[in-house]
Amino acid sequence: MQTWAIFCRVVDNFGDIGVCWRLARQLANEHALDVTLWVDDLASFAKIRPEINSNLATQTLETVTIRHWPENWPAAIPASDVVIETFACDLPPAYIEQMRTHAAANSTAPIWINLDYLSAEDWVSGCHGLPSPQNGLKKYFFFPGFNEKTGGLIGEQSMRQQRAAWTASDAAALRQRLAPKLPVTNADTQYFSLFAYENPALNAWLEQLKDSPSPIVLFVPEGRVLPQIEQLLMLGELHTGEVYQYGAVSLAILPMLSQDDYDRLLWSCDLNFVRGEDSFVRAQWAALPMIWQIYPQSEDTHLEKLDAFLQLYLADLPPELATALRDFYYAWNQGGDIAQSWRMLNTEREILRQHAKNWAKRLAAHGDLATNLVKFTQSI
Ligand code: TRH
Repeated sequence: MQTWAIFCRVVDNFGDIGVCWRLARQLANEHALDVTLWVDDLASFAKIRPEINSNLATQTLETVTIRHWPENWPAAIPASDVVIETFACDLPPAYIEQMRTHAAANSTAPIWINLDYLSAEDWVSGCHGLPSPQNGLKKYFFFPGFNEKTGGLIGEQSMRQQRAAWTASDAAALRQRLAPKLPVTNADTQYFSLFAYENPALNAWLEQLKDSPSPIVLFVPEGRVLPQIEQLLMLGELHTGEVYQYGAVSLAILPMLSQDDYDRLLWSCDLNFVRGEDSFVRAQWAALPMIWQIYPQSEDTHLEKLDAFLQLYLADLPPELATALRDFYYAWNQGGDIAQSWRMLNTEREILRQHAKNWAKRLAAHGDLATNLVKFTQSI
């Protein structure tokens, strides 16, 4: 069986390990590969996958070998056939030496790939798949993306089958399981999920929701946005498992969910607010309307990425609605008035729903990242 090693350094939050775990799991389970995932921060991993024991140097989950990536690298770890360095995390120099040893002893060198961050910018298609010489080895740059000239998006077959089979009653049962204290809701109730960083438009948006003529349930997994909501509600500390009323809005505060349950929550809401990279991708596979808070970068470079994505994402919407969605996205990321754009989005829910479905279908046409990656390694 071909051996693959994936190296993951957790920079902050959960996106790095979120992406790496999904990739490792899919490669092992859907492509029958022998996968080892090296992670430097098992405690963050345990937050999205509670079965992980952060004290173990080695453990196995869903046939993936998970190993703690220690500060002092044990020199004698032999190199795998395929080595994935994620997000330019810099492999241990001793491991690179092992890759050279492997290359010298075999007719082929290990395939070394840097998996990059997701971006919709044009230059990505031109750089995807390019090699860079590394003193006797070659490192290939593999980019996720939104068209056939890129690696596509991570999206397991199993998840897509489950998503397709997910019904309205599954959604209702999940919502009840996650928030048993929710008041009885009616057919007009809208369900939103909120996963965000500290956010410049959140207060103004909640003010809008508060006066909604129909009930709204807002699921908020605990995290960085909670202190801001606490300040606005002025009810003191908000507790997971509790539901708080703010005008028409029932705020259900959830613990951090497992990745699989978080996926199901996304499938069970009318609108999902997501952030970073991985939740952003999952919201697209959920095939439901979404608002993205992009990971902020210095010198506002993230706004170019946001714009590149919106150019693709909004292209098939009626112009007025595209403008409203663009305005809302920019206000959500930078601040600014959201009242007018929100009114329009709220009126045109059905078009947005259909648009999200079409978008997911279009993404699926480019295959998925793990499958494209396997094909790429076979083509080198
Ligand atoms: O957590 P993020 O902000 O992560 C990142 C990192 O900051 C990273 O350094 C940066 O480069 C990247 O964003 C762009 O957002 P993201 O990417 O959405 O990752 C969150 C992960 O957490 C994702 O795998 C989904 C998971 N998750 C759960 O498993 N349960 C939950 O309840 C929630 C809300 C999320």
